[in-house]
Amino acid sequence: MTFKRHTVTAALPYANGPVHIGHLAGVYVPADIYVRFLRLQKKDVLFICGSDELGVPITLRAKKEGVTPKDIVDRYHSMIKKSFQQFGISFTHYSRTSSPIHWETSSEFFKSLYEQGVFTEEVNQQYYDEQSQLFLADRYIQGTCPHCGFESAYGDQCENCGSSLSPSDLKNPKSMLSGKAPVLKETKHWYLPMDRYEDWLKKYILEGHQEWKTNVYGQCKSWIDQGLKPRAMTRDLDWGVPVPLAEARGKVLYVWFDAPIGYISATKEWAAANDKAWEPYWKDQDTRLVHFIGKDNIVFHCIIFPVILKAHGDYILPDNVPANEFLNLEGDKISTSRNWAVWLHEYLEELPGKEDVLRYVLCANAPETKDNDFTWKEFQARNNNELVAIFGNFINRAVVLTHKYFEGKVPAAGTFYDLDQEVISRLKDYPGQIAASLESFRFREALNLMMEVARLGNKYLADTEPWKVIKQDEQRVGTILNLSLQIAGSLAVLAAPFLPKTSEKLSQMLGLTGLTWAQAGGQSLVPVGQKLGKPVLLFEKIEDVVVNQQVAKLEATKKNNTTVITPGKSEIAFEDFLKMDIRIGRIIAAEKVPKSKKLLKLQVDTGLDQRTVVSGIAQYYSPEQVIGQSVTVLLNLAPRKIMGIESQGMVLMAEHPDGTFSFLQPDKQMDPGGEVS
Ligand code: B3M
Ligand code: ZN
Repeated sequence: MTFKRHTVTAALPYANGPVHIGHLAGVYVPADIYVRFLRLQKKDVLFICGSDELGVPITLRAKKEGVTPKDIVDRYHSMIKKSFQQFGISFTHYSRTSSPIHWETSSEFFKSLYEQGVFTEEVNQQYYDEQSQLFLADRYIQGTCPHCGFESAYGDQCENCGSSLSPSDLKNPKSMLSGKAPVLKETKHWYLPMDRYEDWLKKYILEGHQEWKTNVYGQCKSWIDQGLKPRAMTRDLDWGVPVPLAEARGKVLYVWFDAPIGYISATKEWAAANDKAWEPYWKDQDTRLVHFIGKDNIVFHCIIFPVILKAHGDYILPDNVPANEFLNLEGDKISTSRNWAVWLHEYLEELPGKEDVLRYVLCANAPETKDNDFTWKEFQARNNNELVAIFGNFINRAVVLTHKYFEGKVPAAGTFYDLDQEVISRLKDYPGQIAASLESFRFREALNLMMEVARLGNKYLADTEPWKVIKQDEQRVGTILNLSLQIAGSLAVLAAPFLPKTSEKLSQMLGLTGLTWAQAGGQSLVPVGQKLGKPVLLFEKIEDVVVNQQVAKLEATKKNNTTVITPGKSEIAFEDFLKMDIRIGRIIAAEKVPKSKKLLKLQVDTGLDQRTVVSGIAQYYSPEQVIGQSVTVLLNLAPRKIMGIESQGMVLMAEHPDGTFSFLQPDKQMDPGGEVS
């Protein structure tokens, strides 16, 4: 089927932090390559993106920084938008989900589904923070992981063992808002009955889209085969689009309900600003809708969003969702919280003018079919051995020699020999091959083919040696350079989707404007007699010191991470640690606390005084066992009354995996009073 127009979307990045190379490699570079390729074919393309500014990820970040969600999204929206622009990601429109048009659009969407009776309603018990008077999103609840015992597991996931959890799985759940144990409270939500769409999804995806990438198709199949459950499309949260129902006060749309609708809102915003119609891009059957995303977003774009669109009834469905796997960095998972990333805004500052180099390396090594690794060594090698040594070198030789022998004017071609004919015919085949790869979202393959064109040019010059031939046969050199410049012209077109800035520079050198894909591979792309611009170097060698600096920066991050991160509890300042007066003491008397199974009343000699400490160790030690023992005591803990006895401090204990306790004792004989630091 041929399509009249294309709506291409790239996942809306959460505006809760800057963007990094993983985002670029997984989503934005491939999407931009694809869109630029379509535009070079003069297709009607709309390329849509924007910042995802609602939902829990934003409120969490705001809480962490002690500012409002609005502060967070304003800061990161501009930062993200600028990074994309600088890397040449050529969105037709970059919007944000805090815009009024988005609130209106997603609200209307919900209403339409509600009025059509699509949603089911369910009342469930959910954790509620009585002090903050708020229902708690899964991420706002922390507790002990039932699988590994990690004490700071989240309500949706344990970051220690990776298990996915639901809040009711946690032992000792605590609200991250107040630190108190939450209570269960009833709340009503509106659910999308995914189960009712199972048969339809089987037809739409499993039968209808067998051409989808295997990683995408496979994930969809496994979701569908496992059986789909209704999913709540509303949340109890105070940051989001209000649910447009009188009975739903204080509730907002689930961020994964509104975010994909953000693509539609952004289209409306673009259309309004440019006096265009938005509807054909979303409602005409001859529009092709393609979503570029990372693998963690597959279920939302391939299953949930299509169900929403289908349920609404007026919209086209995604025709392809070429999701990528993940990019790792120097062997480790990219992580925002551990600062294990190459941030785009930092790259732009530290390696200015090298935007295309990063685009190149990220595409050459894109995680298309499996997770891949980015290393600075590979970055350097690909720049030096491929971009400089092959692409840049070929262009430079062709242009410099034309200046040297023909005053910078494109010479005419004379007789073609077999060698030339072969080059001409190979050159002619490449655009079709590259197009076929791009059309099936095999961007690495397409990039390799493009580089083969540069290799072809390099080899042609090496085989024909115009610098030697010039002494005997100027006309022959004219032919060689003409053909070389035609290859260079084709490269200006074929490299444009991947290396837009380089293609621009190359086009300027060759005096070309308004290039189209159809011109590539031809023999009169660069007209005879045309004056070339001054030769400029397209790429420069990257020295060891540059990449070593980047590696050192990452190593410093790693060092910080290992020394600073305290698994299970958030970090504290050294000053906070110093506030504690911890000393070695000796237990001089001990007795059971009446009516308590757990408590012993201890008299402790602290070296400074003798004081009473109540300790929950009666199940592990008898009074006789503890008298005379050296122990570690926190002295300046505010006194607390326990079973009517004032406890003046705390005896520190270590817990064994089986739940029993041991004293912390000095390994040499020691008098009471020794300070612990
Ligand atoms: N913001 C999730 C993410 O950044 C989400 C994508 C929305 S696309 C509609 O991974
Ligand atoms: Zn765990």
